[in-house]
Amino acid sequence: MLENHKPIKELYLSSKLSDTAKKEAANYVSWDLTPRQICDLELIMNGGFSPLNGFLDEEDYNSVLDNMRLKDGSLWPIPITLDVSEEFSSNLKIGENVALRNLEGVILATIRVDAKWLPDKFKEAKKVFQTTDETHPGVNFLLNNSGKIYLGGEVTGLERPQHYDFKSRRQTPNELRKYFHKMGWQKIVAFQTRNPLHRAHQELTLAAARDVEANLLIHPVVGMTKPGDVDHFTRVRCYEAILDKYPTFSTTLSLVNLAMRMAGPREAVWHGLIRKNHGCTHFIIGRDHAGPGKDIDGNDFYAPYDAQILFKTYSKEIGIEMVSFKELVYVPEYGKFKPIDELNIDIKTLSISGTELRRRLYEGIDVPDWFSFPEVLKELRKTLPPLSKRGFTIFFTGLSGSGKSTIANAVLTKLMEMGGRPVTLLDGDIVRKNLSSELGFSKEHRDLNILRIGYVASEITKNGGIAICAPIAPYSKTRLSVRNDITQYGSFVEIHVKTSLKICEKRDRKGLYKLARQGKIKAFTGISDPYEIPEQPELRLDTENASVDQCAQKIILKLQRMGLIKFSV
Ligand code: PPS
Repeated sequence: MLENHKPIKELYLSSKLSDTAKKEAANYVSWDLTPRQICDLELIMNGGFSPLNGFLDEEDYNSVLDNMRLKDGSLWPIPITLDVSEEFSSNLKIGENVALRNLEGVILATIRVDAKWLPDKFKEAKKVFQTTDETHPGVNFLLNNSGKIYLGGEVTGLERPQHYDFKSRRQTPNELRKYFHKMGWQKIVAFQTRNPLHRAHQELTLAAARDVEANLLIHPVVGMTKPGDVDHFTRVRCYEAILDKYPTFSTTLSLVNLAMRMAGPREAVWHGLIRKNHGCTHFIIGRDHAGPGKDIDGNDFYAPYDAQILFKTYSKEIGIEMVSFKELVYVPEYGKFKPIDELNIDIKTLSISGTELRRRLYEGIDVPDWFSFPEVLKELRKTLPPLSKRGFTIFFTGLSGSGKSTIANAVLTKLMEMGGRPVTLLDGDIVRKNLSSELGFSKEHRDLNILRIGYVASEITKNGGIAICAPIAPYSKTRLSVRNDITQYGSFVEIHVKTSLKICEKRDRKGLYKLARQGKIKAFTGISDPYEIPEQPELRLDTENASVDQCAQKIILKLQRMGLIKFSV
């Protein structure tokens, strides 16, 4: 049997042993795995991360950072660590067993804790990502999302993680190896992707397979990719839609539940090792492999071919050959894609960036035929309809009595008059009555109130509706956090109703300012509690010199300008 067809070591116990182990594990302390840890654990257990037999201990961790090797000398470029909170780790003893549970509470594995330590995350960022710039998604995750303490130790697999989507497309390394053996595929070139496939990708993958006389494994990542990427459900539908444009007898599509780090060159070496474990003999590396986008100054984090250079150095040791490609561009004169370095500088070429594609989808503009397949665009348009058909949130903020609710109601009515999308008003008073009735006005309670409003608005936005929020929302940081949650799904339009305290107090419709001045209401915004003025709202309304109708009309025109609504002619 060929080496790449032989089974690879998995870390699962046999079903007989695992029943007893599961009963025992129910008495261990439990750690609820994060989505990223679930991805890592699956690949540790099924051999995708071979030779790892668990989460790295401190010695392996330092060795991976410094030398890209485990302490036994094996090549391993990315630290796979079990990050936990200080609180959780404080009572743990070395040698203790911990049950690792998924989001539903199922025990997937146990770990015997051999090491726990406080990592130097800045050092890790510098070594792995070559930067500490938090615009790098990997750095951002490391510094802001991961637990403070790392645990290391061997893992025992008790249960295979369940996936309910695209079941027939999910293969473990051993299932792929078996398939390759059955099909008589000796050489397999793998294509790693986190994007929908367009014509250039098809050209590239077909050319790679042809050049090395290999079969092709399209191996997209469906675990965690770069924030803002097209979701994997849509992507897999896109891949399936064009699978018939590949030769059936030499191409297969399989999904890998990997959590990417976007670490460019180091990540390329890691991807190579993972594909080797999945039985592949060749691996495609194009321009800017696993690149994280631009840094804080607008420059690329890694040079476009750094990943190819590093991979080449280690290719023999990884045990997989690189099939490298330069950037492909479309040459109308030839009617096909060509590597950019093979062209005369005066020849006309065409290309469409990811940003430009999104713009065309958002504006509902045509995407040229040379760029993509109608089947792929149809799927993308379903998920990314034009902005005028997507959900969005209008978020009013301002002092009590500034006019937020009155204007919000006027806008609500106008949007309902136009029709097309469901509109929901989350007014400060209404929310306080229904959603946050137990909360007071401390900073903590105000933040919780706003985050709840943000959560509901993000759900409405995600599902294609319009959410109009009108709380005081006095704190910038909380408003930013709501903005970040919502912009994953649709636009966020912040409107500062900038009525001065003097006018609000003069109006004093509810009589609350008077009570606040008398000290009968504590922590009243503007009087005895802060209001942080928004620095860059999408719109600032001067209600002192404009009527409610005028303010509402301004907002409607702004929404039209942003492409969020369309006036019918
Ligand atoms: S916050 O800070 O965003 O959570 O406040 P919000 O939920 O929007 O407040 C809703 C209404 O509560 C009334 N109210 C107070 N406001 C500010 N500070 C204190 N201490 C307070 N106590 C009661 C106030 O009338 C708010 O209504 P609006 O619609 O803003 O006038």
